[in-house]
Amino acid sequence: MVRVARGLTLVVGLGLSGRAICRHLSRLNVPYMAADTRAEPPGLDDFQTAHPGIEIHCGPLTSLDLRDVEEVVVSPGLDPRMPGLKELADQLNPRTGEPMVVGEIALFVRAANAPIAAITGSNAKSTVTTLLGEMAAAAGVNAAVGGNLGTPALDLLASHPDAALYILELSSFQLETTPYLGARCAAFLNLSEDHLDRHGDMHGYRAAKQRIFIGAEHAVVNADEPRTWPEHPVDQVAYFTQAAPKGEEWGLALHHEKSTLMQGSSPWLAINELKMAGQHNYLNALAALAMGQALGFAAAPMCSALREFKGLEHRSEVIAQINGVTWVNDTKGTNVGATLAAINGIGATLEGRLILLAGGVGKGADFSPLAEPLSKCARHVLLFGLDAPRLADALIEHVSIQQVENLTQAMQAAFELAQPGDCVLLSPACASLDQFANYQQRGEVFRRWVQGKVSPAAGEA
Ligand code: UMA
Ligand code: ADP
Repeated sequence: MVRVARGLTLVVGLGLSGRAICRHLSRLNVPYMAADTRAEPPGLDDFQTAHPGIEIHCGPLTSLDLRDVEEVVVSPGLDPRMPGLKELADQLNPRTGEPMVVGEIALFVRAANAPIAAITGSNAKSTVTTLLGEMAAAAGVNAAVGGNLGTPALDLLASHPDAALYILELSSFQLETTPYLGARCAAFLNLSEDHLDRHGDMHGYRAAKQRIFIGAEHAVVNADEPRTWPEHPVDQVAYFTQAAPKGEEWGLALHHEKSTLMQGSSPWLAINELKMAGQHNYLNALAALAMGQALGFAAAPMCSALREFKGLEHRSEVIAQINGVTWVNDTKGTNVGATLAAINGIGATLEGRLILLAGGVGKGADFSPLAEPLSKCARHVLLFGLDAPRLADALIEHVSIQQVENLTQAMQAAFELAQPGDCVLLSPACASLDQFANYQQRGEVFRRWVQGKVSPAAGEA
């Protein structure tokens, strides 16, 4: 048993967030030690070089004696109720009044000097977060953008100390360990199955996401999905819908015969002025507009940011046309809801000409909602990775399927099967971690392979 010395904060996890937590505590001169549940966490040497003199424990947390610990700050990828932390997670910290086990966002809230705009949802978080950041820039607001998106929230405090607004993408993992957020504006975009292996069931997953509204002034939620509506008291709520808006809702309606982003009866922008395509992206545009309005951004710069925004890479991104076949990278489709959105955005018009590449870590999800849309628009589905057998069980009676070992085999098989006019879509409905470092690497493998078919030299780069 290693006894953590009295007064030390314990940082758990040496990933991106854990390192940002350590940097933050170092800047504040808070004494801490670090732990990681893995025997050899990646990048341990670099960490030791960057933080000389900091004690590090590697291995199970059950071999730590935490009776004297000041506070535990746990990384988002770890369950705060894991063995070794569970008992502490139920206790209150006499100094802060918060639970003894918190996450990085709790520290962020304590230290931030500017309002927070926060975005959660099962899908579209990164798109809406980035778009809102572009709108802020166009409106002349000095905003810092990060969170689950990539730049850990705590690093923003150091890189943007003068920010007038922090725009944070927050995952259910981050919200679960945030006792109080107090956002100026909080959005809950949509809800579909994800991370059930961590949260147990949809109730636990949704409850974690609902925490985004604790102490919020404004909420932006999905009128078509009541499970996103705030269950904590919020001063003002704005709704967006994929239908024609009622009252002051944001929605889509015909205006001068053009499908238009509207607020109530007021037209904002015709969708043919957007560079992003797909019904789901119109909803994302509406959510960002609703947030921007709640935050006081002027209308004209918000619309000009929307006109310019092309969407993010790895999300329904057209990589190339080869022999009349379109190859689309939606590696960020890491759950069933995202893959459904990609299929509806791309596949709905294809009528039997979609070839879907899917598979990986299913996180306990039910894949059956994919069966009906695929039965309409897919020529074939190629399944790879850990949960390929579970996907096959859900799809086999509805669409032609084939199981292969890995993504490269799936791409090769798709290349041989595809006919002019087809679309090959990588939208795995699963996390990548069984075969890749992350979803980006999976997308890069796809991109490079496809580009290699266009020009063999590019594929070797
Ligand atoms: N791990 C251990 N033991 C440890 C620490 C980590 O086994 O002691 C494992 C975790 O179980 C996990 C992996 O290491 O499998 C990474 O976990 P982490 O908490 O160290 O992750 P970070 O590197 O800090 O990255 C996190 C987010 N990752 C997760 O929440 C899993 C990143 O979101 C985020 O960009 C980053 O912080 C910066 O804020 C990624 C993600 O997949 C994109 N998020 C999930 C999602 O979007 O669905 C929630
Ligand atoms: P997140 O950060 O929540 O994962 P992203 O903006 O990165 O969200 O998009 C991830 C995937 O979710 C995309 O690849 C796309 O297939 C899907 N998606 C995007 N917008 C929506 C939406 N409004 N509703 C459902 N799915 C969506």
